[in-house]
Amino acid sequence: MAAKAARRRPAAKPVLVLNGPNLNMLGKRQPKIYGRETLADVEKACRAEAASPGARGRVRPEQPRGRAGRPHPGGARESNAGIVINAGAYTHTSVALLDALNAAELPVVEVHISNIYKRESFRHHSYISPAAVGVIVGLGSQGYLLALQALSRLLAR
Ligand code: CA2
Repeated sequence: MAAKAARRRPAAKPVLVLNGPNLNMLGKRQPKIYGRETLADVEKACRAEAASPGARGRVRPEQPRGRAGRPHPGGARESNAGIVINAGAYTHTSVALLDALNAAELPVVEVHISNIYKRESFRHHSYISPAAVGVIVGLGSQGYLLALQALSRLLAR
């Protein structure tokens, strides 16, 4: 009997998890605002979430380290299924980031660890929200996991 050709489904594209400037300070400063978890803890929790049954299987955490330290999601389409982004302070300043997210043509969920609406008024406006399918604010690092769950469901449709 001829052996059945092993047909493997191609691995699902990962979800890109992008963090803006200074989020590498998580867990090291201002714990009352940002909690005690480090960025490494958050990335680990995202990997575990992605590996849970029914989830995407993979995440690609990135914190840009270039001189400007800007997240650069513009060319993300080919190798990623969606984007979870905490753009940090660029949220409130960067039309360039909005343009790059729009150019990526991927579903985006915007996350903020703190409740930006309870803070200074300059944090109340997000330039990037128009590119997002949804925004999660104020739920601490759990927001990243909720964002991954939401994207997983959206992509499974
Ligand atoms: O609440 C959030 O997640 C923010 O995106 C964090 C940004 C802030 O500019 C936004 O308004 C809201 C700040 C990122 C810097 O993160 C730090 C973490 C710990 C200690 C110091 C900075």
